[in-house]
Amino acid sequence: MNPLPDKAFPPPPGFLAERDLAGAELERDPAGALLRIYTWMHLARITDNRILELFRQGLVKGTVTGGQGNEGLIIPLALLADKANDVVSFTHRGLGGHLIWSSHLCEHLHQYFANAASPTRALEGNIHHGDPRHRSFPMISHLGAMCGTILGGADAQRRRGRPAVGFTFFGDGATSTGDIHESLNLASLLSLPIVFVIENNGYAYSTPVAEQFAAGTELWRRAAGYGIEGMAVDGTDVPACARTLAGAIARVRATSRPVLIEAHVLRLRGHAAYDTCSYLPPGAQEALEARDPLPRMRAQLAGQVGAGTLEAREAELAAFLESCVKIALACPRPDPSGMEADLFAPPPPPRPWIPDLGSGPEPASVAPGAKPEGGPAAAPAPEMLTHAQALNRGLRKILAERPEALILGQDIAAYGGAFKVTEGLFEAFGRPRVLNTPLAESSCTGYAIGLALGGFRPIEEFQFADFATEAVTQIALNAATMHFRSGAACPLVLRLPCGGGLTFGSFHSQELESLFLAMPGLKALYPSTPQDAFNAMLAAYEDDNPVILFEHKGLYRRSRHPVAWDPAYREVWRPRRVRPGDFATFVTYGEMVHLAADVCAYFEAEYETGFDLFDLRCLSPLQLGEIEDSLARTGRLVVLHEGRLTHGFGAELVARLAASHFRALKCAPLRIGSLDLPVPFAPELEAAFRPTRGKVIERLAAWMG
Ligand SMILES: Cc1ncc(C[n+]2csc(CCOP(=O)(O)OP(=O)(O)O)c2C)c(N)n1
Ligand SMILES: [Mg+2]
Repeated sequence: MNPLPDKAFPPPPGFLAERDLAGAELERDPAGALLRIYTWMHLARITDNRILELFRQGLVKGTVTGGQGNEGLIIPLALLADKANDVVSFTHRGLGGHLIWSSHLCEHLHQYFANAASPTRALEGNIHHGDPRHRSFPMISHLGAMCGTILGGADAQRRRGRPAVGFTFFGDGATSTGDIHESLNLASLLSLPIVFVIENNGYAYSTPVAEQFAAGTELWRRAAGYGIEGMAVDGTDVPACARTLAGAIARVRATSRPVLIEAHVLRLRGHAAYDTCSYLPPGAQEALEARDPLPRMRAQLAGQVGAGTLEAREAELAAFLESCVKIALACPRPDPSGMEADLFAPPPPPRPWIPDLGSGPEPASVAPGAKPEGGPAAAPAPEMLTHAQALNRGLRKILAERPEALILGQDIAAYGGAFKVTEGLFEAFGRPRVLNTPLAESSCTGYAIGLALGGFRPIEEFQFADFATEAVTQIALNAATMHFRSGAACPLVLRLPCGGGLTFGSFHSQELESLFLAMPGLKALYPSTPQDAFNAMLAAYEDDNPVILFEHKGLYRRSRHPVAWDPAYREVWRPRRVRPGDFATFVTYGEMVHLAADVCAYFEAEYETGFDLFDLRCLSPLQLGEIEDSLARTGRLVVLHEGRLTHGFGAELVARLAASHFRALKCAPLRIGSLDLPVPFAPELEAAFRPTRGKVIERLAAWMG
């Protein structure tokens, strides 16, 4: 995380080397423990106050949400955590936690100043940083969304036999989000060692808790509904809070059962720096300040360790903070060049695949990172497989050869998945590598993200692509932006059974590439043949980024084709020329490849007109070189896809190709897609909605004039 040499930073006061607290110390040496807690609380408070001041001077930008009043919770918790094993994601009230967890104060200030040395390379603002290498996952703004990621991160540690605990925080306001419910249920179901912490400060921005909940405000009581332990703590009674936290953390570590802790904390400086707090009733601010635990702790400690000790520490901390601010202020502004290279994690080294289709049903029992057993075998003859079988063989091969692989999704275990793509895998590899999930796409995707950050490589099946909309935040904002925001790789395969033509109706037939690929950071493959399906599964798996694998349901069982081990499987990231021709360049993908091939054969036979037909295969990142060469030669462009026309993927293809080859174009490009409607149900209506052979021939004939 540290982009500058340590020697450039002022050495912290010696007492800040104490970043840990054992629960027993609270009993054995209460004054010593309290002094350590107070010291960090004081540093967090003066740092938050200084950042607020710098914001008011215009030197810090963005949303400054202070943790003043939250320290009585966050400091003891961060001190009690096992920083070498545990997993955490602090919220916008958790600066004190960041200070303890890892890194130098200067680095945290660099983050606020968004300067050239910022740990997020100034690509993310204020407290949205983390330290993924030390299992501190950077928050996204969407409150509640980080819970699933913590579940996955903690599980990754446990799967390696490490006695880790995951800490996830959310405010009273965030408890209303679906992610909180999904994550509590998932953690209880999977028996994950998670400390769920509600930072209840009485308000969600300006809305008091009384306006947020009808069923009482003892939020911890929800724990009973998930079959887990729940409790409330008073974050202003710091010694008592620390003792309760220590006990709860020890129980979670020992039992791997989650707990839900509602911490009553304060929000002393309003929601954010710009908040005028005009909604507070008269006297409320004064009442809050009267409950501030810091002065009380100070008075108590002064009696135990002497006021002089406290004054000396406070003076040292103030001087340390000022010297760090000075360094951070002097750091140069960030350089925008090269920013685009941060979007995707670089290509990983090739995986040592055994050169066969991978029939091996033997479960791998080695730890992640270990090399697969067995050496190269003689290349067997191709097998005749359907699209679904080819995908199944890809999954089976991955699970057999890559111990860090696991698959999850609804009904994918004993049932084999709604489309039977995972058939037999549960029997061969068992739980937890083949994991049935509840109907909780958002938290389960968050969980997969956490596993990916923890060194595993999850493959998640969505029952139908349509239900991936439940996880748009996780896919398009959390996973897709992870590398850009934090530099951490997020290797994840998201399998989306998509497409229509099967009378499945509006919510089981959609093409969602435009929706997802409008957001940066996602790769996407859309194979149209069993061989490409097998190749795409391996290529997607070994990539270090989230990759969407679009699987057209209409192709799953359409026909069998020869599938063999293909050493050039990575070619699937580039378009494939399906048939050559001189009249026009024809670009399509997915099921439409077969329709287009049929249409091209018709024009060849009837009119002796040849189309240079390309199967795009990879929708992101686009590789258009061969298609551009073709267009330069033919001067005519046709783009066909099953998705809707308006804002459809073809718009991007036509815009790019027409812009780069405008002078070569002999006529306006032709774009063919579905109608701009929800997918209608009845077969006659769906046929009228989608491109069909007859309609495509008609459109082409009219275009050719
Ligand atoms: C899902 C979501 N909706 C809306 C927002 C905008 N927002 C940011 S902070 C906030 C209030 C959050 O209240 P709470 O969860 O109690 O946390 P607190 O700020 O009080 O610590 C809101 C509405 C958001 N960040 N995430
Ligand atoms: Mg709140």
